[in-house]
Amino acid sequence: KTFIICFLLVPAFGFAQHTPVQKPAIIPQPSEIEWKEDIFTLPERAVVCYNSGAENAAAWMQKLLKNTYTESFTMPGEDCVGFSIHIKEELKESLGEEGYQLKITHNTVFISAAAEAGLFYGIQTFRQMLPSGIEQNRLTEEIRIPQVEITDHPRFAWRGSMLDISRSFFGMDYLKKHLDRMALYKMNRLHLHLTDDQGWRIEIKSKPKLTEIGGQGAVKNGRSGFLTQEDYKELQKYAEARNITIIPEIDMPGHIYAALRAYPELNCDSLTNIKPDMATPPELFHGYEVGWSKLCLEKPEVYDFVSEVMAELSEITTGKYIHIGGDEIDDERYEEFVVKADSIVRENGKTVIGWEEVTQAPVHSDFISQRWNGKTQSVVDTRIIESICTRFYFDHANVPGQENTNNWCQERGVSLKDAYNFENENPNVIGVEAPVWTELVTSDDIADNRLWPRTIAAAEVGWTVSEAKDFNAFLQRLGQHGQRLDNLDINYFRSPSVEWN
Ligand code: TNX
Repeated sequence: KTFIICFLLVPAFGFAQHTPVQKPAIIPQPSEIEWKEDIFTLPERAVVCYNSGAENAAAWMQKLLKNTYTESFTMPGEDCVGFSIHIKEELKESLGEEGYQLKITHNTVFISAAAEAGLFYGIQTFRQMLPSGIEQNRLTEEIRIPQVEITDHPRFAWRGSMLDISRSFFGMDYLKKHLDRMALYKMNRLHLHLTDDQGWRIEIKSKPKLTEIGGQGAVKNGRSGFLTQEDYKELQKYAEARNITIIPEIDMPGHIYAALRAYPELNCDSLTNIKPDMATPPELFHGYEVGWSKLCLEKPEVYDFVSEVMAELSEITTGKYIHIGGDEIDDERYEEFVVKADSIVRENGKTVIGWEEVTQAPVHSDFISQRWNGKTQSVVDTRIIESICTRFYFDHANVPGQENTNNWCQERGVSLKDAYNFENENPNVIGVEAPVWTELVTSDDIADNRLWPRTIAAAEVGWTVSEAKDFNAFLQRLGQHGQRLDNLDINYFRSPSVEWN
């Protein structure tokens, strides 16, 4: 005990000094932030104290400090000198579950929030105040941060990234890295486009050929493979620890050739004439065309298939959402299918999401639609995730003429500014999500280039209230993140509009 008391009394090296230090660049821009003149010096030894419910957050803080010279130990208890990480339920009303307060005094970093998600985000903000070197090495040189008071909470509940792992497969390593990177920018939804014509990427035990056969396909030059249910569960755990929900998408009734190839009875006719240029016997599909395959909606067994797949997927999915696709399909039974699929998924206890076309059908009022081209004549009002392609389709060029990019939505591509300046005052909008389709994204490096830094713009659009948004100020802060992105090994596009540090 005496040892612990002495330990607590060892003063931080140095007292508050007045030499100026650079104000760290925080992204997304917090709701309220007040920098002080005085500075805080990271101590050589410190306690991380926390209360009930804040255990994981305290562990995250300690993990962060491990990459500095600070020796820390965690200890349950009320506010303490050092690092004080506390759940304060009374903050719920003003900050929600994801908001937080961060206050740095001369000797203590206080982080409080109504829930663990908010504490996690307070820690991410603090992480951005530490030198970018902490992303890579243990830092030994003295770390000084201006004292500050922040009150912060997100504008939108839905701050998402979508990766198409069907056209080209991205496995566990990349997906985990992506989750880590998303978390730094306070994003909370990773939508996985798991199935399409080219490949089926999630193991369904009652339908083993989906992955045995369908998992082997990919777009030409793309990688094949699939996630086992064990992988998927592990990924969800990894995501949950970072306040991210995985949204699985099974795209139906179109975009489904990989499943038809595995179970040809789901198709109306023989697979031999499904596509004029397809070889006989039918092979897997490696091309780019969309809108040519579909489940045979006259066959009742198609609904057995949908029920089995959705039951298994719901069973292994811890989040409350399942995405049923529903895009780019012309079939006289389309609306009937959407209504049925919607109710099948709801019966499994999940909230259903679909691409905007689904709102041509009278879906349940709890449905969430994902807007991508804005052309659908809706018959229902739903909550909306904004992915309008002119702003958020990051498979499009970063700058006009960039090679190997899609351009059907906007010839010149989707700039950082297009994404950043997105606004939609429709009260049904619950947030934003930026998709990367992967017909032309066949390696980790290309994926990094398409995702970053535009995903950071999307993160700020999702988090920051419109009054606090300012594109030029954003570019400046982003430039200061260059070294951090490098240290995270992100092969980001060096946007020419940014002065990278
Ligand atoms: C449209 S947008 C698609 C995808 C393609 C993408 C290519 C949407 C819901 N579907 O199937 O990959 O275009 O950019």
